Amino acid sequence: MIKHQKPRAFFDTFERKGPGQKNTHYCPGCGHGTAHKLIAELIDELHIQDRTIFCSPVGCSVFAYYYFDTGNIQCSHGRAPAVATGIRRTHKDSILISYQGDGDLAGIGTAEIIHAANRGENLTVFFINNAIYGMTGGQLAPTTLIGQSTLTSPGGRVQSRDGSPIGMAEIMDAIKTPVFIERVSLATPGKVMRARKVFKKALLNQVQKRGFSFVEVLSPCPVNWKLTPSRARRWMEEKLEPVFPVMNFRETEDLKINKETIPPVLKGEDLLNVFRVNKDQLHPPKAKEISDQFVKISGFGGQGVMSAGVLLANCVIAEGRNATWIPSYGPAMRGGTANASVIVSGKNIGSPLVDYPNVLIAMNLPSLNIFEEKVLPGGFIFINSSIITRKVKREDVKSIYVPASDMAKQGGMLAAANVIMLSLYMLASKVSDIQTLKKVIPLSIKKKEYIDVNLKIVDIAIEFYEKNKDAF
Ligand SMILES: Cc1ncc(C[n+]2csc(CCOP(=O)(O)OP(=O)(O)O)c2C)c(N)n1
Ligand code: SF4
Repeated sequence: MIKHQKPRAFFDTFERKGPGQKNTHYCPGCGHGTAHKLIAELIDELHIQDRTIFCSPVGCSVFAYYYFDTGNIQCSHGRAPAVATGIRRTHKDSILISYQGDGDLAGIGTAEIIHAANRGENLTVFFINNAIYGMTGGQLAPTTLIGQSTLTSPGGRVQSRDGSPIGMAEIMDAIKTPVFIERVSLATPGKVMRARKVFKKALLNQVQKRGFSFVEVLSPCPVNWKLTPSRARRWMEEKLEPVFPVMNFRETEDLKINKETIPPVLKGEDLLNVFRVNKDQLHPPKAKEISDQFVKISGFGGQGVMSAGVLLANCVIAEGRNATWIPSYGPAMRGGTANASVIVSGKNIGSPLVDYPNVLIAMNLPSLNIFEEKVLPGGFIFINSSIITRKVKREDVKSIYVPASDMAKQGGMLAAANVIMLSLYMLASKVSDIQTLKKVIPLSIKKKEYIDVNLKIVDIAIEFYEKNKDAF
């Protein structure tokens, strides 16, 4: 009989950390691992894996998404309760875990946590208080004890200079709305087992839509406390717990935990409804094999480089492959360059950044000047030769000169030079079918009169391609 095994809510191996990885990135004796394990076990026990979204902070637990096989979202520093609130408003049946350190929650995110608590959001907050900024090397945190030596208080925290340790559970208790507030400690196995019960209540409250639950978790950071793991646990009992009493501050009335209170596993339509996904989205058409494309589309603000990127990404997605798009607006919106990065792949895409494109669509001279050197050898540069008068200097890339602005002007819309370039790139590379672009344009462009002219521009590009195939 298996008594202890990795919870299903953890990945089997932590591939996001590295191939075949089985260990976490936490230091020996760190409390984050213990807290993670309790949460993962409870996600299993409460049958909520498929609808849980783990909102990670900035801090040592920034990499929680390496481990939790749930929805994961990486929040800006201190903003996890605000992010979770946003998700709560749109996904009423999801389970949202705001997991935060003391620098994150009690320092940079003080406002977020107080207002989320005050609004009584139906969330579960796990607040890992290790009395220090762990990730950045042990600076003083709002929770650091008086006299505690840290990187930024080498002689110890002094109240008159640094203020006194903030009791976040006490602050929560001053707010009427939270339904459950408790402080637990991970100092001993017995206290860990108590913490497990408290974590369970805090999660069940959310499952039962009772409101805001806050669990403060006193947690060891042996490395920055400069103690061994076992000394660190003793220090918790001797020093930390007297300042942060381990106790219940607010109980959820009448919360019976028994078999009936554990929700059934959500399946099929019920699960899809949680995330408002329809069946077709769940089974996208099989990806067409194509090599990855890292595309940079660059030009003046107003030349439509962003919308060209969006059109490309939408065409690819419509055909069942993956695409990312991110804009980058130069400091000078007009006269400088703005660029869009698009990645196209048959596989999952890790980062949306394109530092070294294999396709550059240069709509103006500054764009060619900036990005020419970055194009990968063997890549393609499409040049808007109506505006760019110089030639490409590189000899290890294929350069394609297109008088895009003149062609677009003749077609009745100078601003549609972007669609000329995009169409020719699609025709030459087969990255997506040109007919898909014709279907996507009416869905992406709001004004009817612009739809027709853009469709006409696509036809002009097709004609140009047919006549100049050799240049491609
Ligand atoms: C906006 C911003 N400010 C500061 C930082 C630097 N920073 C990274 S982690 C961190 C503190 C984390 O401490 P804590 O929340 O206690 O978590 P721990 O690492 O101890 O788990 C800080 C200040 C940052 N990444 N972003
Ligand atoms: S620095 Fe502290 S909080 Fe961060 S992983 Fe190491 S022990 Fe844990």
